[in-house]
Amino acid sequence: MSGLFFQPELETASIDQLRAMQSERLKTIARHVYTRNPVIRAAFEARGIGPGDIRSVEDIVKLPLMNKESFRMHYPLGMCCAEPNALAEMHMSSGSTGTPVVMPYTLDDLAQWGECMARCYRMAGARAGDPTQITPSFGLFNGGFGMYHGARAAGLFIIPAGAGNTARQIRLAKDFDTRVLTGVVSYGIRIMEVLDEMKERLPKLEIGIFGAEVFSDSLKTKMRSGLGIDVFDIYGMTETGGVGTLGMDCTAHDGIHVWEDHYIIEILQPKTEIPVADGQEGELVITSLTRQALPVIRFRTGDLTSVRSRQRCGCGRTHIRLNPITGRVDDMLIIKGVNFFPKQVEQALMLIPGVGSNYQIIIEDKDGVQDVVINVEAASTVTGYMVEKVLKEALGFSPQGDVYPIGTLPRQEGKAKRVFYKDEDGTIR
Ligand code: DLL
Repeated sequence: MSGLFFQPELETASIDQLRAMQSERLKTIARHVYTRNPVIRAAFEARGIGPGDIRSVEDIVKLPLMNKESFRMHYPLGMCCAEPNALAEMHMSSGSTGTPVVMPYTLDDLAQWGECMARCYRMAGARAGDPTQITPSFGLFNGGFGMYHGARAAGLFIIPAGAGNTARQIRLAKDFDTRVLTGVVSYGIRIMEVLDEMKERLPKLEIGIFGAEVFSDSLKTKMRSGLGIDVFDIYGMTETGGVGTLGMDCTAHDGIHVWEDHYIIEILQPKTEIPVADGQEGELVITSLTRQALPVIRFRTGDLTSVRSRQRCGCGRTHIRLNPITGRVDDMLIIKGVNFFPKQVEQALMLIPGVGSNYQIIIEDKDGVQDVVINVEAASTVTGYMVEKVLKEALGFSPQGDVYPIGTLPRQEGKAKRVFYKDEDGTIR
């Protein structure tokens, strides 16, 4: 066993112990949601099952699937399984349709969140008292508070900076010797760029924990060398209880460990809903085993990934490892008959020396045919031709590539938007 642990026995429990725990907890949670919530009970009944049909983890396939739509249809608390006076906190994400997804928490749920997130901090090497700067916003978005609850549980020294004001973030990190920096991926990049512009360094910084967005290996490498730190890919979502609930990669960087005593994962072929083989990409489906207010049952995340390994990892942990998320079931782009994901564009761009980390994929309709233009920030040594050449090799067709000086393309606070659509009148949305 190497590295740091928050709950060594649970994190390194044998695979048999984990399966036994999952079977017990699945029975309990199936009964909990069935007895506490009429919407979920109706979904069980529509499949002709009751909680008595769930005897072990293998029976999970009998349960009904949920998706984001299930949450939206029952906005705000129609899926809640706790009494209103048992609620202690809520978070919410907006998503594309406008109707938000709401996640309520009891105090026990907050402790569960803190536990999962604290495991992630320790797994990255954070020790009690480490100055930890939290840069996602503190609000309805779960990022800021989740990193806070976990840091409290892990006994870290919290610098709750919240979102934005990069020059001030850098000042805080210098003045308070920040060792652990957390944020959404694109904000980590922003900090790296501003450090570069200010010709500053953060010598005490050693650990970067970033997520919430597709995080390509090449971008991780770039951040590791740019910031001179170790970089971790943290995963979680509103519906599973927030950042860190699902897990993170360890210092071996050999896949994202999912906390299997708290969650069961399945990877299904999105159209047929049939499980795919390990190593094959499919849609991640999650069941929460230990949450009270709104445990998701077979929630279709829309995220694409594959099982990397079920073996004990070099770090000693036994919890299953997934490959980094490659994209969403719904963000696949099909241009000129070629299917590709925004992440492939990012991977290709990062191969060009001098290319920055901010880019836009702009889709436009030209005479009824969709075309794509890639705008990328880069040093003056990079030409549009160089960009087009790597994209052709990576995607199999040649989008137009336009190069902009570093810092000139628009940025969003929070998660970066990469794909834009250009209307006929030239408006980009
Ligand atoms: O983004 C939770 C989070 C906050 C994770 C901060 C990491 C850091 P939501 O706003 O509900 O929650 O968005 C969840 O974001 O279904 C994925 O599509 C995407 N996502 C989250 N983490 C990663 C990651 C937060 N590490 C949605 N890699 C998820 C790729 C990620 N995509």
